[in-house]
Amino acid sequence: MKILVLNGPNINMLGVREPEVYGAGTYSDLCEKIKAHCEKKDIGVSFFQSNHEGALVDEIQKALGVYDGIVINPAAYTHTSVAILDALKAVKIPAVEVHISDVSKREDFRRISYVRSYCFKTISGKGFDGYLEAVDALCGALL
Ligand code: CA2
Repeated sequence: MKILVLNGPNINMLGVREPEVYGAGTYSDLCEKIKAHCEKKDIGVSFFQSNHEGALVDEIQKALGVYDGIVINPAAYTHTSVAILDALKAVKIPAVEVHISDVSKREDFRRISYVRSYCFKTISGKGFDGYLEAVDALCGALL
């Protein structure tokens, strides 16, 4: 089983600013944590982060025939991107949406998620552990 972990804009800034919202860990810490979790479960994992919507769409399209599942935190594009939703629908790879913060308890505009209608599960407000839960949910759904 191979999964792709996709992260959207500014996730590369984790740990640099707003630790009260997103925690003190960096993007590299996040990838290491997910990698260790996947190794224990014998799951192959790759990571991609971009600040560009089209780059995320390209990566989702390239995942077809390569990955069995996708963990996606589209970050700000969660609330705006029909293009990312359409890419997920096009490749039909099972996906779980993750948010580090609890988007339901923040500004109203963060309650809107375009990808939610495609993803079979959404995990929000569990910090970095949410990504591990997403990996487990994919395992449960795919194995
Ligand atoms: O809670 C999440 O995971 C979000 O997807 C994070 C996004 C935000 O736009 C979503 O509404 C919720 C933001 C990505 C990280 O942004 C940073 C900004 C400053 C410093 C560090 C990270």
